[in-house]
Amino acid sequence: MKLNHSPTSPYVRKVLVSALELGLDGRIEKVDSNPWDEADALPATNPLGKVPALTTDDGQVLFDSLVICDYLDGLQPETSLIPREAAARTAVLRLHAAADGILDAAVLRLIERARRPEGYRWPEWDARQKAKIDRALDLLDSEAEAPAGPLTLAPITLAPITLGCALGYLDFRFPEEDWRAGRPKLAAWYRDFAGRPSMRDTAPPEA
Ligand SMILES: N[C@@H](CCC(=O)N[C@@H](CS)C(=O)NCC(=O)O)C(=O)O
Repeated sequence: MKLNHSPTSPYVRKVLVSALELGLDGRIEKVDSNPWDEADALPATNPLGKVPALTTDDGQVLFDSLVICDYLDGLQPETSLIPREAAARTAVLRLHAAADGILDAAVLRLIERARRPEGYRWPEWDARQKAKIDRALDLLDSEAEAPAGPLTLAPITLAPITLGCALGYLDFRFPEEDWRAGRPKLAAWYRDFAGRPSMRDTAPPEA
């Protein structure tokens, strides 16, 4: 399998952490891609021009990290990053959506600050995205210690993987904003989660 890859993309990291947790990392060949480079061949693979995109061994191109993680999950019948049972599945997908929503808002903020020409920047838009992140973090903090909840790690699911990648991305791109303040349960949860080999092996490069 070939994965269009960028070392700073949190969505790519989510796929790589999933692959490591599933024991499939050895089957994935990384193809360096820069979605912001007009000359990059990425749009010929993924029409949306985004990473990650996975080309399967039978030539299917999968995009959007959730679809890719679901595909990888299906290759390992004895594990289940996305539970089959309806109630557990909804609980995992719900918290996955909260964590993915943090990522979406954080990436929009980064585009606003790093890519949009200064004269076109919109502070209210940035504040709106930050408010979404703060509210979702509060929700996740309130659920971080739920016994047997979807953030527990045995067995690991896509909800904690995505949350770990989202919190790592906030540390990477917004180190000056202390998301841990007032969220001790989430901070403790992440301290534990960030120590997993799958997270250590996929850390973004130093900024
Ligand atoms: N929903 C997508 C988001 C992927 C995404 O936005 N990737 C960013 C890199 S972090 C990208 O390729 N952006 C280029 C663009 O938006 O044109 C997923 O989960 O895979």
